[in-house]
This record gives sequence, C-alpha cells and structure tokens, in this order.
Amino acid sequence: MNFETLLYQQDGHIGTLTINRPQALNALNENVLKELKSFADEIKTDKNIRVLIITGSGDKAFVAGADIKAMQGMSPKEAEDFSIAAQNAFNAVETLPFAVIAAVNGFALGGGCELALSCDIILASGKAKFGLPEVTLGLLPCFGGTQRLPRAIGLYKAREMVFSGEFYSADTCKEFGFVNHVFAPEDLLNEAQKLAETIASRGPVAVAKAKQSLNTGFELHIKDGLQQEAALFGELFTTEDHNEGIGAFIEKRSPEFKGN
Ligand code: CO8
Repeated sequence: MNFETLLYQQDGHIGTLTINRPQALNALNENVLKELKSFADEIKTDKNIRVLIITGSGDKAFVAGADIKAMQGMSPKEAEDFSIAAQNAFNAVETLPFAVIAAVNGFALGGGCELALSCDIILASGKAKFGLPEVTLGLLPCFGGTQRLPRAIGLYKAREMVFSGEFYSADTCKEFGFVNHVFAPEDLLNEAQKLAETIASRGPVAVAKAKQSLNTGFELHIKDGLQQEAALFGELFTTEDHNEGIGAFIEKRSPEFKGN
C-alpha cells in the first residue's frame, strides 16, 4: 500500500496506520480523507488483519482537525461535499470487520477527535488534548462529532464540549467516558500493541460479530438488538473457530483461531 499522507505497517495480525502530515499536525485535507477511505476499503477484506491501531505522526498531534487552510474560500456545496467525504471515510473506519484502536498521542481536535470517535477503543497519552473547537471558527463539527459524541458520552457533556470549543485533558475525557485508558506518552504505543495482541489472540470472527452486534445494536430498539445478537451468535456456530475455542477449553489448552 502506497500513500502520500498515510504510513502503514503490519506485524503479524496487527496493522498500524499513522496519519502522516506532521508539518500540519496531521490535519485532514482532501487527500488524507481520500487515502483513508481507500485504505479502509482495501484492508476490510484482508483476513490476516485482526486489529488496526491508528495514531498520528510526531509527538505533538494525533490529528489537529480538518485542514483549516484548505477550507478557506470553499463554497457551501464544496463544504457539504467535504463533510460527506470525511463522514464516508470515518464510516469506513468504523465498520471495519475487526477492532480499531485509536492511540491518541497528542492533539485530537475537531476532525481528529471525530476520527478517534469512529474507532472502537480510545487509548490516550497523558499529554493528549481532545476538543471540538469548530465553533471557534464559526463552524460546527461535521465529521460525525455531533452524532458520535452524544452517543458516546450523552447529550449534556457533548453539548458542553461542542458549544464551548474548549480543549479537554485525556483524564477529563476518560471521566467523560470516551477515553478508555490514559498512559504516559512513552508507553502509549506499547500499551496499544499489548491490547491489540490480546484482542488478536481471540476468535477473529467472534470479535467481528461482537463488534457488529455492539455497534449496530446500539442504534436499534433493544428488542431488535437482542434478536440480532442471537442471530449473530447462531452464525458463529458455522465457524471452525467456535469448535476450536470450545474444544481447547475442554482439552485445557490455548485455542489457535484461524479466522474461519
Ligand atoms: N489545519 C491546518 N493546519 C494546521 C492545523 C489545522 N487544523 N492545525 C495546525 N496546523 C498547522 C499550523 O498552521 C502550523 O503550520 P505553520 O507552521 O505552517 O504555521 C503547524 O500546524 C503547527 O501548528 P501551531 O504552530 O499552531 O502549533 P501550536 O503548538 O502553537 O498549536 C494547536 C497547536 C493548538 C493544535 C493549534 O495548531 C490549533 O489550534 N490548531 C487548530 C485546531 C482546530 O481548530 N481544529 C479544528 C479544525 S475544524 C475541524 O476539524 C472540523 C471542521 C470541519 C469543517 C469542514 C467543512 C468544510
């Protein structure tokens, strides 16, 4: 995979994607969004990948938002299209059929915070800062922030973050409930890798279907969510992995999941 604004490295079942525009604090321009969407479309069928870690290049930023310089002079139609392109890219990340961990190594502002919110698990460095400062620019969060943030932390805290445009520490965001864990900056990637290894050792189809049940079930009436959960559970009984998992437990050994 060859991209201008993204770096990708794969080690066994774990991929690491780095948003790589450090000169602009990894801000998301049209090219990054296009490449992110192509990347997600390309890896979604790769059965070898079990976990993706997303991080930012350099030690200052995860992603400092949409590229403000590129937004200058946009027409209303271009702005709407830009928003839709970003939403499409983030939807593609959110629906990847394996776990995606955001390793937030610095500023996660605007589109950067929204990118993290499209990941399954958010780990942050103690020096990370999160925020949706769009209103400070006379704009609103339009890469999914007004939708994913209240679903993650509730409307009241989301309104405070969106209306104030303030930056929040990683610890505060952990209290708010959308940051899973906060680590010393030098430990962040190792901790992300450790969690990724744990998840990668589990049944990959089970993780994929659990993700589907959690993410799509969250939007459904509980009755329909439960029905979907039961159906997905049934589907797992068509996999070799479920025989391996149950067999390994009975034989008192570690399972070796193949992903089918
Ligand atoms: N876009 C473009 N360039 C950026 C961005 C950005 N979001 N953030 C930083 N940069 C650039 C700076 O311009 C600077 O470049 P240069 O050296 O050429 O001047 C370089 O990165 C380093 O940044 P700073 O010198 O500002 O670094 P500081 O440490 O002083 O400050 C901050 C770091 C606090 C992160 C500061 O850079 C900042 O406030 N950045 C903007 C954060 C922000 O407002 N993000 C939200 C953007 S809006 C958004 O994401 C969604 C809106 C979607 C609308 C789309 C509709 C079309």
